[in-house]
Amino acid sequence: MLFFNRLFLVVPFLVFIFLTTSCEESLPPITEEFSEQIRLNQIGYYPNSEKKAVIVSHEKAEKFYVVDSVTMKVVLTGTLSTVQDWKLAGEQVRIADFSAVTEKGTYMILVGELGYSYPFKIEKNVLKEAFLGSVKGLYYQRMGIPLEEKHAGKWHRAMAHPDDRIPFHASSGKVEGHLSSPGGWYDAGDYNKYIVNGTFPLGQFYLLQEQYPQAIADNELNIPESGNGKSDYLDELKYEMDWALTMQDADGGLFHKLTTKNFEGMVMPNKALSQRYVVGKGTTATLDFAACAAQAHRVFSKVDANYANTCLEAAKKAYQWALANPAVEFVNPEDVHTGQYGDTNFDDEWFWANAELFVSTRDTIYLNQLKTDEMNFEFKAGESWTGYMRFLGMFSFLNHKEAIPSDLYTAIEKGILTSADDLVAKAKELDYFQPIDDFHWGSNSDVLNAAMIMAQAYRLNPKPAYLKGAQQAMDYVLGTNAMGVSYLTGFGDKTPMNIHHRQSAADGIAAPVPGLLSGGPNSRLQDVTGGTVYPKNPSPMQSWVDQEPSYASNEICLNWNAPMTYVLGFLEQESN
Ligand code: 9MR
Repeated sequence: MLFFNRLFLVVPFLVFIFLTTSCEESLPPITEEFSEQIRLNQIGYYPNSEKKAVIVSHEKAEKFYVVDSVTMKVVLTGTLSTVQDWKLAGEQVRIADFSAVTEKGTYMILVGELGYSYPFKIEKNVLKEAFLGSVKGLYYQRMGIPLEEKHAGKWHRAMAHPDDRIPFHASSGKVEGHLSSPGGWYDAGDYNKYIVNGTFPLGQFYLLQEQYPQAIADNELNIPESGNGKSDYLDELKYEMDWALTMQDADGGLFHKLTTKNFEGMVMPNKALSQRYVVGKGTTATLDFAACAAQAHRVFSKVDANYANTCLEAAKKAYQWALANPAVEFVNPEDVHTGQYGDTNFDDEWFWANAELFVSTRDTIYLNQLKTDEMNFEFKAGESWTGYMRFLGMFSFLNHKEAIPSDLYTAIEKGILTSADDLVAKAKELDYFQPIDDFHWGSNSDVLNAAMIMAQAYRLNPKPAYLKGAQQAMDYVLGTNAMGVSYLTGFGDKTPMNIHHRQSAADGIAAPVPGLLSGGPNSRLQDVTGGTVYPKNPSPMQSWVDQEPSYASNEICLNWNAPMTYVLGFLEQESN
């Protein structure tokens, strides 16, 4: 069932009437059915952005109309492009370019032979709600407190997972005792917490805060801390950072994760009662934490100097542990089957930690450790939490030109601009104007991580092509894609209803928890044994199903929400 929230769309569809701009009264009436063949950003567009809808080809269609959905006047009549044969999407399409419409309003695209598109807006700050929603999504992932109705609305739920007395698994190196490690966000649709995938997204969230400290003020998110005089964004991020700090052992090393041995059933958090353990200790978790905590020092220094110092001291201590243990790989112990977040290459983590610690301390010890001779600027889909950290280090260097040697700055600037040029060129050629051609688990985050590189390029050199690249990546995620779905739950007309998310599956509420980003098409179809049913031989961009068992295409995850928030926040600041 599609989810329509426009009350005025109630008139039954009777007959297509051929239409011209001079006889507006002959527009076909709006119908309850919208054409899923017309793909566009279901939220909307900034007035001056490039605006393209993709029409899944209909032989006879030649013209399209942009209709003001309030006055029902045609504001633009356009000609569709010739048919394009898109292999990644597995579709034949025509493009409707309606960039010429810049007036504020709510519109629909009408293609006579197909019907109307979903309504969408054109206005300044058009993505503000989605931006705030993507951060509020983190609040819904909080553990250790009840989610009260006044903040969580119908998704309120009981307190669960206090995590105040967690036994050590032998893999942690401890033989007895317990760890108090409360709070933080659930990683994804599961109820565990992982240091690699807690600190990597925090790094992306912090980047936005460093670059646009005014992006979210106090009282914007309706979270428990709203009204305390501090940015709600910082309050929400602190909830996760507080937890991460608890995972540091006395010797500085970081435990890898806090987890059950097996994934829980699809039950509410307070019904998920299996024993949780502190598992593993390793170099990736420790270096990612060191980087993230060093960044936290800068981000929190203006609001809470003590906390900022605690973070920096923890970062230094973690780094020392990593120096003494430079390549301790984490592999799931035999009896633990939850997310591994394993990695055999530590270079990116070293780069990120050295970069953040240097920027925060200006101590050349970290700079001297930096391997700069083979900096890799090539974005690769699928690297995500195994490799994207190096970019986070580079972005922080670019934010602190004053701190770093000019030759290093110049090399990184050049590398990022080249990388962004490459992504812009790819997006020009690739289906749905987005920059990736390989669709892994969490592909939506790859699209957005690539957009983050274009965003940094735009900050270095405000060429319209970089901004457009980031905007079109967002258009893709919000509906201009081969599924015709806006992948952020609750935002758009056709959004995922059956995400792989335990609370959403178990709470008895039809709508999933809002503000969470579905992973997106995954051409590897890695969950068929778990009960997911895909159409026969789906194209890479259509390897997504709105089915709850589909953990490999339709789960949600912190490190997917993070670049979503970053790019939404960036666009809100730079597109208006
Ligand atoms: O995002 C992760 C993806 O890159 C891996 O291929 C996959 C299998 O190991 O795991 C994904 O991460 C999941 C994690 O292991 C557990 N929590 C949910 C994460 C998102 O699906």
